[in-house]
Amino acid sequence: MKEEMFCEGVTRRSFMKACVTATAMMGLPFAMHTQVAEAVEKNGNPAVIWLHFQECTGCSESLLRSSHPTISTLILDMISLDYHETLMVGAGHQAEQALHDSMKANHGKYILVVEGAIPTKQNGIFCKVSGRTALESLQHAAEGAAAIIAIGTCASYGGIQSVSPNPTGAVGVKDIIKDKPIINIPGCPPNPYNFLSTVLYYLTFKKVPELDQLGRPKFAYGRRIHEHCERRPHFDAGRFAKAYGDPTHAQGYCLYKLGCKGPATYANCSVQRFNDVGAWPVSVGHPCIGCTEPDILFKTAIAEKVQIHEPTPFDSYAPVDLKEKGKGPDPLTTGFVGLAAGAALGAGAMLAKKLPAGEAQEGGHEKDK
Ligand code: FSX
Ligand code: SF4
Ligand code: F3S
Repeated sequence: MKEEMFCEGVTRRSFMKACVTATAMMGLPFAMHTQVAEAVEKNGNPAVIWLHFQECTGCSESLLRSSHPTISTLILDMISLDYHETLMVGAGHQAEQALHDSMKANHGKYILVVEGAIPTKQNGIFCKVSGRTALESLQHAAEGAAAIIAIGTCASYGGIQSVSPNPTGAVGVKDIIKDKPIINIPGCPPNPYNFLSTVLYYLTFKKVPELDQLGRPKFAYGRRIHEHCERRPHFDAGRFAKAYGDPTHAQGYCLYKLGCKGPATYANCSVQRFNDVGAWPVSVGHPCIGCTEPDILFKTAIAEKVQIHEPTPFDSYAPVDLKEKGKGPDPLTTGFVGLAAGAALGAGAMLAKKLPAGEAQEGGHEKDK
């Protein structure tokens, strides 16, 4: 039987599946996925102007090169992408014309998506498109926008370009535009589902989602990676990978001592994962480098350990077998000083109490061995 299509390249079934996933991601009741789907069909195709400034285009790449075409096809079908320098067919004057026509025709209604940081030193001469600086283009395009989505860490906070000594004075959108709703979707690159869900939320409720103090949608950035990480039982049992490629690493032990920033990073990577293949940095053996956090990414060394200021209980996985070796997290190495007895420590503290005294530690419980 021929499947009903939502649009070219996306079956109705895939469309509904994406709506269910996005509805769950937004923390909405399951039944609301039909409202989300209806909103797309009714309010879909908002004009979108997508500007590129200082960046690597990884944000667009991650969206377009998902292993399964549904997400990119859906996003591109849900919006009317009137201007996107790396995707549009037109070039030169033709592209400029498309930009100005759309800004004029959709004044006050279009969504402006910004990818990349904005250089501000020397009047922003470090990034120019069509004779205009990024600063001028942003200010001009922001004026008629209904809302702005800063996609990626560069547009959200300045990203790699803004690392000291920040030769170009790179900043994020929020540092320049003060009179428009701005949604930050950080990540280097961000998860395409976070962008999709934000657009769906906007289409469904005609307002921006609830944001945290850094301007990120709470539904996607409200919890720490550490709370849902599949390696968390090893953290709680005090089993830490000691070196890349050694048995402790190969057995999936916690990457905290290799510099994992998961305990201080707010994002949904450990739940949402990437590219429909269920992978995310920690699952493939690399510590999280805190790419959604302005004070961590490129500001702390990859191997540097983060301090754990507000320990949160483990949320997703059952504790490990108590007969296995491990004593619970070491208060000194994990920065839990003074908090080890608190209920907030959760399973780790409970496990530590129950484990036999003096048991040897495989994964590096002794201080930084
Ligand atoms: Fe920045 Fe996006 Fe990192 Fe790259 O464009 S967030 S450098 S993945 O691509 O802006
Ligand atoms: Fe996972 Fe990193 Fe937390 Fe270890 S420190 S449990 S690897 S998020
Ligand atoms: Fe970034 Fe860490 Fe997720 S590095 S992609 S926030 S696991």
